[in-house]
Amino acid sequence: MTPIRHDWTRDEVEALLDLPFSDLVFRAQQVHREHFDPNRVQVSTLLSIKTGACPEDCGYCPQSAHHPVDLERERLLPLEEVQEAARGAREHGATRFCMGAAWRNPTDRNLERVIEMVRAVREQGLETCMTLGMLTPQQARRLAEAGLDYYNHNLDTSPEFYGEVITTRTYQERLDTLEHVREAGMSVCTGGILGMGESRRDRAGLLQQLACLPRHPESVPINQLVQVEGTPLHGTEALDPFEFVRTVAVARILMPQSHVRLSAGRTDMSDEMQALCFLAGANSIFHGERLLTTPNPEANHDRTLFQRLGIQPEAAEESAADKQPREEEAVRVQHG
Ligand code: SAM
Ligand code: DTB
Ligand code: SF4
Repeated sequence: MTPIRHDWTRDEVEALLDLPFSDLVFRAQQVHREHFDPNRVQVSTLLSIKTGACPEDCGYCPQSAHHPVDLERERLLPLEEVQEAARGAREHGATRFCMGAAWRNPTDRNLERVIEMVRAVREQGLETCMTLGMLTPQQARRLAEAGLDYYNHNLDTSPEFYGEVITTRTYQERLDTLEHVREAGMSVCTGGILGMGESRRDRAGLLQQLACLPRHPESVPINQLVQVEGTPLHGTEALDPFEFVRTVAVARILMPQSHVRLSAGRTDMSDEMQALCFLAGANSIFHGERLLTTPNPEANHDRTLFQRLGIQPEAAEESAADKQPREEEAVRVQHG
C-alpha cells in the first residue's frame, strides 16, 4: 500500500511531473486502484448564489469588479431558488450540491442567510459544499454546526506565482482559512487552476502545498483556465493537454485517498482528454450545463461519455466514506 506522506519536496514533485507520460499514468492508475473503484466518479453540481461585483482582483475571474466583463450581476439568491436548483440537481443524479458566492468574505448577516441554504439543501438528502471566500474561525464553526459538509477554497497556484494573478489577498490568508475550515471539522476542498501562464515548477509548487497540508484535502479540484474576454488572463497561451493530464496524475499519486476533481474547462477538452484524466486518477466532475458563470458540457454529453467509458456515478454513501477516520489518522492513533 502506498504510504500517505505530507513531506514531499518540490524537487520530488517536479521529478514526478517529468516522468515519461506512460510511466506516470501507469503509476497514478496503480495508486488509484489501491484506494478507489476506477470505474466510479463522484458527481457534484454547482450553483452561483451571488454573482459578480466581487471586490477581489483575481486575474482569471469573470466575477471580479476590476475587470470589464459582460456579466449580469445578481444579489444573493432567495432560499426558494436555491431549493429548486438543488431538487433539479438531485433529480439529475448529483450527490453533492456546491454553492458559490462572489465575495472576498461573507458578512455575518450574509452568513445567516447561507446557513438557511445549507439546512434546506441537506433536507433534500444532498451533501453540501460552499465557497464564500475567506472565513474567520467563528464563521467556520457556525457553518460546520449548520451541517455544511465541505468548504471549497482554492490555493489556485504556487506561492510564487500567486502575486502575478491576484494582488488583493495573500497566499497565507488562503492557508489560514483552510486551517479554520479543518479545525471546525468540515471536509476540505482545495485545488487550483492550470493554464494561467504558470511554469511546470509552479504546478509542482501548488501540488506540494496541497500534499503537505497537515491532512490531505478530501477533494482536490483541478481546473483548466476558462478564458473569459475582459479578464487579464484572456489570451494566455493554452496549456498542452498532456501537461494537464500529468498534473492530475501527480495529484493522484501525492494524495491517494482524495477525490481529484476534473473541474472547470471541460468544454474545451476532447472526450479522449477527459478519458485520459480519468485514467490518471480523476474521480469527480461537475455535472450540469453551467459552472458558476461559464458553460459546462451538456448533461446528455456527460451521460454518453460515462456510458462509453463504463463509468458509474458514485453513490452518496461512498463519498461519505471521506468522513470516516482514514489510514493516516489510524496510523497516528496507533503511534500516538
Ligand atoms: N469568491 C470565492 C473564492 O474566490 O474563494 C468563491 C468563488 S470563486 C469563483 C471559486 C474558484 O473558482 C476560484 O478559487 C477559482 O479557482 C475558480 N475559478 C474562477 N474563475 C475561473 C476561471 N475563469 N477558470 C477556472 N477556474 C476559475
Ligand atoms: C472550483 O475549483 N471550480 C469551481 C468551484 N470550485 C467553485 C468554479 C469554476 C468557475 C469557473 C468560472 C465560472 O464559471 O465563473
Ligand atoms: Fe471574487 Fe472568487 Fe472571483 Fe476572486 S475568484 S474575483 S474572490 S469570485
